[in-house]
Amino acid sequence: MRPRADDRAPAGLLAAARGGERRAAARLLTIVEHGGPAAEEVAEATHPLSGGAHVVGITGAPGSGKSTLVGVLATRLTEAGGRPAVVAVDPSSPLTGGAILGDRVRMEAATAAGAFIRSVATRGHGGGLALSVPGSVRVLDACGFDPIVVETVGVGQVEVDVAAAADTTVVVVTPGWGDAVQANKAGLLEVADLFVVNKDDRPGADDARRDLELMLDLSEVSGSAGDDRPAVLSTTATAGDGVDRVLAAVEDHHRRLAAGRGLVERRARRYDAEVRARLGHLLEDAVGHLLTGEPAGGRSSETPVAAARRLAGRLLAGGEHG
Ligand SMILES: Nc1nc2c(ncn2[C@@H]2O[C@H](COP(=O)(O)OP(=O)(O)OP(=O)(O)O)[C@@H](O)[C@H]2O)c(=O)[nH]1
Ligand SMILES: [Mg+2]
Repeated sequence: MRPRADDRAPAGLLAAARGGERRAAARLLTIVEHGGPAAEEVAEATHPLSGGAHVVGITGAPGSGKSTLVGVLATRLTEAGGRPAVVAVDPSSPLTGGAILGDRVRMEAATAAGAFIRSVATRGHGGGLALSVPGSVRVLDACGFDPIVVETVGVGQVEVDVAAAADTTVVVVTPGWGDAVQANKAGLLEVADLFVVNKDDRPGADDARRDLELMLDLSEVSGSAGDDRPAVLSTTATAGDGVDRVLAAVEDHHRRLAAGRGLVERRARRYDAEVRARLGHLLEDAVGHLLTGEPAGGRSSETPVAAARRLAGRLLAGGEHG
């Protein structure tokens, strides 16, 4: 009898997942999401096998149609013979409560077509999204999925950063007064390689496109290169309209990156960002340990800055953790 997936070690799971066993891939993702020593073991096993897949970030306001768009994209990619995987980060916001279930329903067609879809919750992650999403992408990459689409709601800095860590970042906006302005405020203008104005069937789509172009004009004045100016495309994701053009633009961006230094540079940045997030997490832990040894309220003769310096000295001397 074959052992249950849960009993297999990461190396065995990875071999099975690379052979096409989806349950094994799902189990590896669960391990990564929980963090800890088992997740490190998965990272060790998947790191040398990753780096081949095109990573596409899709971000935008809650409810802009990201999941609908990603579902259609994944279906088309699968039908064209590809092996796409999706990591959909659930915003867990009161606005979109139940998004995991909703995403599942919306992406049912893509799953039926053969795409691999994973919904992850923002809350309850061992170490947060900045730590778990890169690990999940690495697992899917090592399992042979390509491209890997990461959907995050572009409201917080972490979510924007996670999407922007992709090779290609797509920002979704919708018609409606000020949507482009909001995207600008959220820092989405700087990270976009491609804009999609979704809900093209709604009034105001032309205005949204114009607002975006205007803001891109302004940012060009302030120095961004003309060649890299992101295209602005339109879709009605619910009908699948315009999605093929988005797909073509995403693939074109990947080709241009790969032809120059772009891909190498973005991956170096992604690597650095993950190291930084990991380092921050380790330091936070170490600080926590250090402070548990300190008397509450401290010595009144020592200023807070002096106490911090003294503790930092101990931390950097490595005395706390062998
Ligand atoms: N009219 C119209 N509605 C759309 C379109 N695309 C998506 N929707 C609807 O917009 C709502 C939100 O779609 P989702 O795909 O869940 O949006 P999302 O951006 O993934 O939402 P969150 O992940 O919760 O932030 C759903 O009711 C969709 O059916 C479109 O092109 N036109
Ligand atoms: Mg969604």
